[in-house]
Amino acid sequence: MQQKADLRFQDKITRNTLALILAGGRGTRLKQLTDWRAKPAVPFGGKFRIIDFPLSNCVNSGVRQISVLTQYKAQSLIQHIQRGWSFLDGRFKEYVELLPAQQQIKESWYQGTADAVFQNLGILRHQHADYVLILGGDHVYKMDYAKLLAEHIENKAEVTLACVEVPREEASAFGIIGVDDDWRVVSFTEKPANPPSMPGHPDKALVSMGIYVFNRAFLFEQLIRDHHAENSSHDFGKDLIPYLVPRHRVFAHRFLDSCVNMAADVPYWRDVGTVDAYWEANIDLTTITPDLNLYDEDWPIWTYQEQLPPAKFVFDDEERRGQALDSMVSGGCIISGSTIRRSLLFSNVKARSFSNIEDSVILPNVDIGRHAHLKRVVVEKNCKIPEGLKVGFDATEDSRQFHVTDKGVTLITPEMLGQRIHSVG
Ligand code: ADQ
Ligand code: ADP
Repeated sequence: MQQKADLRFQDKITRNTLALILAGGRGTRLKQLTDWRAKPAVPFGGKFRIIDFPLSNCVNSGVRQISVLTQYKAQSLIQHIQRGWSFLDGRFKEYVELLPAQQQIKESWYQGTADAVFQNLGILRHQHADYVLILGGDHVYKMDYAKLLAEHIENKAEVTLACVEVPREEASAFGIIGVDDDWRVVSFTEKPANPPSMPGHPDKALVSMGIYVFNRAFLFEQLIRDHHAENSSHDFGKDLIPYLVPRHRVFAHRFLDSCVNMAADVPYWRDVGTVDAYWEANIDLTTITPDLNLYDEDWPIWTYQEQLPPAKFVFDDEERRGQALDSMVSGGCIISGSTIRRSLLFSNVKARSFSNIEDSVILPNVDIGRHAHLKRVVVEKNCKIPEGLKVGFDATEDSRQFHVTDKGVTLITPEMLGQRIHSVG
C-alpha cells in the first residue's frame, strides 16, 4: 500500500515539473569532436548522443515537459532532437521543445547558465508546473528524477542540489557542497583550487552534479534578482547557488538514492568531456560486464535511429574472415575480411579486407581502407581512412597530422586527413 501511495505521489509531482536541459556548452576539451557540434550532440555508445541520457532519464522518470536550451553549434543537436524526440509532440502535455539562444531580451547571447534560463523567463512565467528541474546536457548517467523531486518536496526545500561523492583529487572541477545532519546545504564553493574533503572521508569530496530542483515561483524571483545583481556572471554554480545557500532552504539529494545504474557499488556518472574520458567510456561498453548497462529494459535509452540493415560480416575473396571480437557493431556496418577487437563501431562503418582495428571508437559513416591498422583511435564521423594507414602501433608512424592525447589515444577527423566533407545530418 505504502509503495502504491508513493508511486501516485511521484507521478503527480513529475507531471507538475518542467525540465530545462542546458545544452549549450562548447566542450572544448573534446577537441575537434566539438568543432561542428555542441558537446550534448556528440555521438556515444554506438547509436546514441550524449543528450539522449538526460532526455531518457526525464521520460523514464515521468518528467515529460522538457525544454532544451541550445546555443553553441546547435545545428546537429537540433536535427537530432527534431528527428528522434518528436514523439513527445505536445499531446497530453508531453513535449520536448527546443529553445535556441535568441537575442531578444538583450544584445548578448547567453552568458552563464542562469542567464540562459533568464532569457527564457517568459516560458517560466506561463508555465503551470510548480517545479523546475534544471539539468546539464553533457553527462552520461541513469537517474530517477522522481526520487529527487519527492525528496525536494518532503524537505520543503526551495532548491535541491543533486550530489555525488568523487575522489578529492578530482573535485576542483566541481561545486563543493557542505551539509548538516539533515542534508541541508550549509556551504557551497564553486571549483576551489584546494577542495575540502568530506567529514570522516579524507579522500573524498561531496560535489554538485549541476542538477537542480527549484520551486518555479522562487526560481523566477531569483533569476530576476540575479539579473540585476552587480558583479554577477549569471551562472548557477558561480553566482546563484552560493548566494542562496546561506539565505534559503537549500538541500542536497544523494545520487546514490536515485541512481539506476551502479558500477561496482558506485553510482555511474561520467563526464565524457575529454578525448581520453570519451574513449574510455565508449570502450568500457565492449567489456564483458560494462559499468554502464545499455541492455536494461526497465530504463531504456531512447534515441533517433536511422533505418539500417543489420551488420554484416564477410569472408572475402581471399578467404580472409571478417570478424569482430569483444566489440559492439551497429547497424549498416560491413566488416569484410577485416578483424575488429575490443572496439565500438557506430552505424554504417565499412571495414575493408586486411584492415585491423583494435581498442578503437569509430563514429558513423567511416570507411576504412584495405590494410589500414588502427589502435587506440577515435575516428570522427565521415572519415575515409586511406589504404594502408597505420596509427597507434609504433613510434615510427607519422601521426603528426592527428591529435594524440596524453594517454596515447589518437583522434582522427576528416579535416586532419585533408578531407572536407559537407555532410547534412
Ligand atoms: P560546469 O561543469 O563548469 O559546472 P557549465 O559549463 O556551467 O558546467 O555547464 C553546465 C551545463 O550547461 C552543461 O550541460 C553545458 O552544456 C550547459 N551550458 C553551459 N553554458 C550554457 C549556455 N550559455 N546556454 C545553455 N547551456 C549552457 C557545473 C556547476 C558545478 C557542478 C558541475 C557538475 O557549476 O557546480 O559541480 O556543473 O558537472
Ligand atoms: P553530427 O554527427 O554531429 O550530425 P555532422 O557530420 O552531420 O555531425 O556535422 C554537424 C554539422 O557540421 C552539420 O551541419 C554539418 O553540415 C557541419 N559540418 C560537418 N563537417 C563539416 C565540414 N568539414 N565543413 C563544414 N561543415 C561541416
